[in-house]
Amino acid sequence: MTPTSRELFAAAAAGKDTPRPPVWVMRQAGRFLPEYRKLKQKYTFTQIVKTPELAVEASLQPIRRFGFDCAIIFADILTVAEALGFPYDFAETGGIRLQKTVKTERDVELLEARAESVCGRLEYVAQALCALRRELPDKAVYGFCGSPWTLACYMLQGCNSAGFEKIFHFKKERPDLFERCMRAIETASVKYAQMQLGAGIDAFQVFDSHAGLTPQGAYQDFSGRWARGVIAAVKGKAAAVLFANGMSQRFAEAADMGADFYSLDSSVKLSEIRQKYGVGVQGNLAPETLSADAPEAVARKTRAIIDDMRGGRRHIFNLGHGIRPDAKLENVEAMCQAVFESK
Ligand code: 1CP
Repeated sequence: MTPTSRELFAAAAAGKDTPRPPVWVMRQAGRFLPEYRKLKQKYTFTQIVKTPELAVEASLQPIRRFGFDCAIIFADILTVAEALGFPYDFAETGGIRLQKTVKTERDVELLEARAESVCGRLEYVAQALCALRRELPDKAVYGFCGSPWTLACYMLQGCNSAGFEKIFHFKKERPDLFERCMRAIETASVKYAQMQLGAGIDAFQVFDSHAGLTPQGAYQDFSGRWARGVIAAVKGKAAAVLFANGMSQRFAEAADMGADFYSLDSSVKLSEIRQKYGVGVQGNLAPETLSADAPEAVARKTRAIIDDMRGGRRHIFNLGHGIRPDAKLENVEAMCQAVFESK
């Protein structure tokens, strides 16, 4: 009998042989989907995130269209910043803007005071996750959060940025406050992860999107030591997945974080990483492929990754980064078909 998506995912997570890898794509609910753009004509992003029925609808859209094996809860890494007292909105120019940033000891005290009770202000996420779980008994459901480092990048800078200079300055000038800030975000993230585990998730992904900004050789000092605590809280209760963006070329620094799966970009061969480090892997088709190539090329590149990982053990098929808003629907379909037919 053909396993359900959820059974397939559980088998991959347990390191068993699977007929094919489970498949989903990072940022699958969002702007590349016409049905999401339609939802956005009626509601703001914040309304969607904070209204469980709408958040569930946004999470379900890519599942309905493509039949992905995994759904991810529709929320944002910055919802935790908001619950910690640092609300965000969307800048006129596009991108994100925080109404308040971490600058002083007083700000860090505010963070510390709110860390333990953060879930009281994130109940809408638990409600949406419980509803999503009920809607999708046969799919794997992912919860997520940002890594403490990545969240702190935004909470200090106050907006998106290429270099997030302020956090580097803060760490250097006020190492004591930096440590307290990171510890408070870790505490909040652990609580948030536990709340999501309570809602019945199958997997939990830590988005360390700005991992690659950490200096060579210093990933652990800047980021890893706090993300590790969040992964440890999930381990054994759901599959723990780490997306340490920009680290594929220096993976040795991030390989012992305790995660069940590491999400890797297209600059590495998955089979080599799996063999060298003995870890589960997620990835690693280049998102650009879905925007620029023809469907036949997408299918060919998809098959090449699966062939390289023959046996399907401890592999979750995904992109190397988030899908781009200009991704072509027929390409996502071609990618899914190639995965589904690979068994
Ligand atoms: O107008 C809109 O529709 C808002 C765009 C959008 C969406 C669809 C934002 C604003 N967030 C999201 C949802 C989201 N964000 C999800 C759930 C949907 C899904 O994945 O299917 C997830 C998992 C995230 C995670 C997220 N938010 C990350 C990590 C992933 C990554 O791409 O590295 C980051 C860095 C953010 C911050 C964020 N959220 C939104 C914006 C504009 C930004 C800033 C990005 C930047 O720094 O440029």
